[in-house]
Amino acid sequence: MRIDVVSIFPEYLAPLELSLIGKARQDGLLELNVLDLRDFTTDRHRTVDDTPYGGGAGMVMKPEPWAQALTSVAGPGAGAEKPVLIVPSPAGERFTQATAHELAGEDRLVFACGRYEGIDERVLEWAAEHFTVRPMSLGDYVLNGGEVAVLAMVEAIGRLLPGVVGNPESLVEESHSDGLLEYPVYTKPSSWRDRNVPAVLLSGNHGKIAQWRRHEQYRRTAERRPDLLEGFDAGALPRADRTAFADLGYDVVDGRLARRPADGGEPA
Ligand code: 6GU
Repeated sequence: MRIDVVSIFPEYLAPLELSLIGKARQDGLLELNVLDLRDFTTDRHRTVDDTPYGGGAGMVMKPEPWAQALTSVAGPGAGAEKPVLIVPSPAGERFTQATAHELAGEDRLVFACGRYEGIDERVLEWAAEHFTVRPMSLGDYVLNGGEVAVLAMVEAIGRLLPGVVGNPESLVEESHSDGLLEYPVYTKPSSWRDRNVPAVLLSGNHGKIAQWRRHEQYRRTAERRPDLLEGFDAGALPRADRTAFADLGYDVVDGRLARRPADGGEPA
C-alpha cells in the first residue's frame, strides 16, 4: 500500500517512523510519504489560509495550494483506480474498525490534513474528479487539526496489512473485531496483592475458558458500550449465551439483541 499525507506540520507525522508502522515501511510493506502543503504555495509568505467568506471566527485553508499538492500526488503515473482521499474532520463520517478493514484493501490512500476552520469546500468538490473523497471523523470531539487523527487512522489501517502484525491471530481476538469489547486478560503471578486470577483460566478447560471469555465480553460491552449491543446478531448463540444476555437485561427478538424495557413490558 502507498499512503501520502499532506500537512502544514509534516513533523507531526514523525511517529509513523516508529514501532510497527515504522517497521512495515522498512520492510517495504507500506510506502508512506509526508508532504508539506507550504511547498505548494507560490507567494513569498507561503500562505495557506485566509479569512472566511460570510465572516466568523478563524481562518480557512486556501484552495490553490491544496489543488497543487493533490495534483502532485494523484497526477500522471497514478494507477488506473482513483486513490481514496481521506479528509480528517469532526464533520466526517465515523472511522471504525470496519472502515479500517475496508481501507486496508485499497492500493493508495491520501490524507489531507486540515487546520484552522477547515479547507475551502470547493477543494473537496474538485478532488472528486481524481479521488474517492471520504471526510472521516474519529469521534465526537474536536482536535486542532487532522494530524493526530491521521496517526490513529494510519496505525489502525497499517496493522491490518498482511505481514505487519507478526502473529495475525492477535488480530482476531481483540476489541471490535467481532463487534464486542475484548475480555479482560491476566498474566503471572496467579495471586498478586491478594487478588487472584479467575480460577477458570487456570483450569485447563478450554471450552469453559472460551465461554467465560465470551461472557466477559458481553458483560463489559453491556456496561461500557451498550450501543454496540443494540441489534447485535444473537440468532446463532448457544443457550448459555442467551441466558448471559438475559442476566444483563437483553432479550433476543427476531434473532437480534434488544434491551429489555425498564418497566418489564414488551420490547418495542
Ligand atoms: Cl478526524 N479531525 C479533527 N480535526 N478533529 C476530530 C477528528 C478529526 N475526529 C474527531 N475530532
